[in-house]
Amino acid sequence: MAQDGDGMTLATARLAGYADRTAIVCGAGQTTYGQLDAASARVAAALLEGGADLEEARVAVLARPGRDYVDALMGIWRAGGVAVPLCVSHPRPELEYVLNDSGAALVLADRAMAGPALEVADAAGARVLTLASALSAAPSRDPDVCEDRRALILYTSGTTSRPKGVVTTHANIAAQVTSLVQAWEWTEEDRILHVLPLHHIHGIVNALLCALWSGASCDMMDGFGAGAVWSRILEGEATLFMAVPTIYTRLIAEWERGSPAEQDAMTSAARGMRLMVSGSAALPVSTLERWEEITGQRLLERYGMTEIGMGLSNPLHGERVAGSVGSPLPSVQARLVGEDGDPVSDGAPGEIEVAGPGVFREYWGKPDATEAGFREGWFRTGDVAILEDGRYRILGRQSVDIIKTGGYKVSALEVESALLQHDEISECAVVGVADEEWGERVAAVIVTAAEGELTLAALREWGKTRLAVYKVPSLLRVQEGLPRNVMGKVQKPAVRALFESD
Ligand code: MLC
Ligand code: AMP
Repeated sequence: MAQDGDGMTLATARLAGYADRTAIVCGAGQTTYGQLDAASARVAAALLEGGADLEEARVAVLARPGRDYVDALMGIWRAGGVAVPLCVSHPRPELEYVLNDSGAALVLADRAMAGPALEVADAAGARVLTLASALSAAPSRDPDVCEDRRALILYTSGTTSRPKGVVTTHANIAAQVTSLVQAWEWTEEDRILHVLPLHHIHGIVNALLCALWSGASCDMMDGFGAGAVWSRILEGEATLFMAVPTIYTRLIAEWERGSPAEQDAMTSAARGMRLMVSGSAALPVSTLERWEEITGQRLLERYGMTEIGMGLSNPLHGERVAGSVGSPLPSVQARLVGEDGDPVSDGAPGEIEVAGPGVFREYWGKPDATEAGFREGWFRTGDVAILEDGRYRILGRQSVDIIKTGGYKVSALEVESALLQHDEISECAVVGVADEEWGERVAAVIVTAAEGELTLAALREWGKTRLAVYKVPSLLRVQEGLPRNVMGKVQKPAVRALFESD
């Protein structure tokens, strides 16, 4: 078995070494590493179609969580392609945008997603290959893929209106994974209960790829449901769980609904796990404390970003401080800088900048945005923190136009430009409003063009056909005008205050 950081390009190169161990558990049954190795070789051969190397051709994946998704991802990487995971619940315009922007000419789809894949591929001029058909190919010779090649594009919202494709190389991914495997002491004996979406780094790198790299088992649930997750925890086989704060809030609510005997059983099952992690959004101290009361588990909070992988983490051993995201993970360098780009003095707030081998290569097709994202080799996260006793505490974000809801990042500008396409909306302003369940909610103030009354329900129904459901405003105010300053610029803090006073 190869060692970490010895030039291995990917998790795929490690699959054969774990042979008979269970890699994936999902609705379709159990898959060993050996089976995953064989299946991904077939997928690679089907993608290569007799050619030698995909040479970084982008291949989109539209598959529900489970072994088909993993076969697709590993097959693309073996064939030398760049994987572009799509979200199974996104409406067509979102999927089309990603296909067009990434230039993916092929969509690998599982049986359940073949229909939607055909529709969207047709509109974007791409082809669809089903996993069933790919898995019937005879294996061929894999190309040699060096670790500096591009491997993955994940779409993430930012301060610009449309999402940008974050490109990571095989080496970036290996660095992100080995950092976490080391810090959180993953082993072959681990079994992670995986409930996160597979188009974002949290679900892909932290949960799935760390498991595969370590020879552990990944128990993939088809989406999150609080009752279903508790049932799996009660089975007592999972050692690890990773989630966003909204999921812990939901699990707490489900526990509260149980009878005393059910609560006792849930408590003792959760207590038996090795590690539970929270991230992707700020973990409220009240959630951390309540979770500890009912499960005995003190959540390990960490901080990360699609562009950098995971950056900061509370310790596996040692004190996990409430409200803190800890210190830099292995191989990560972090610093806090002021507006002038110089490191701040001790104890002062500053923007987090990160450097290291896990930091992404580029925004796909956007050299200017890539250049603007870095300062002297450091990636500028846009998050503001302070350093207290060697630990970072996140204070917020520099931009009011970035919203984090249920762990998803949403651009207020993207939502605004979508809303302006509605016939009845003449002006609008979108903000994030603090919320106990979602962290923040997407909230919109609109000025209507006509007399008609636009209700929240009607707006949501319309919005869900164009935008991912988590981007669609769930709070709405209809006004005669927007709060503006004397220059006519919309005042976002005043917009937010309108909701906070409701
Ligand atoms: C869904 N709904 C929302 C919403 N999302 N309402 C308000 N705000 C939101 N954000 C509504 C739906 O419209 C629907 O209502 C109802 O909630 C149920 O929808 P759902 O799709 O079934 O939601 P659910 O599955 O329950 O989603 C909750 C969740 C999900 C927490 C499981 O949001 C989730 O998986 N979040 C994880 C995101 C993630 O992995 N982020 C990592 C990014 S990477 P209606 O009325 O329409 O029926 C990153 C880097 C790092 O951040 O550090 O990790
Ligand atoms: P994304 O762009 O979806 O990868 O989201 C990354 C962003 O999530 C970061 O820039 C932070 O704003 C936020 N984030 C991630 N983890 C945490 C955390 N533990 N606390 C606060 N914010 C977090």
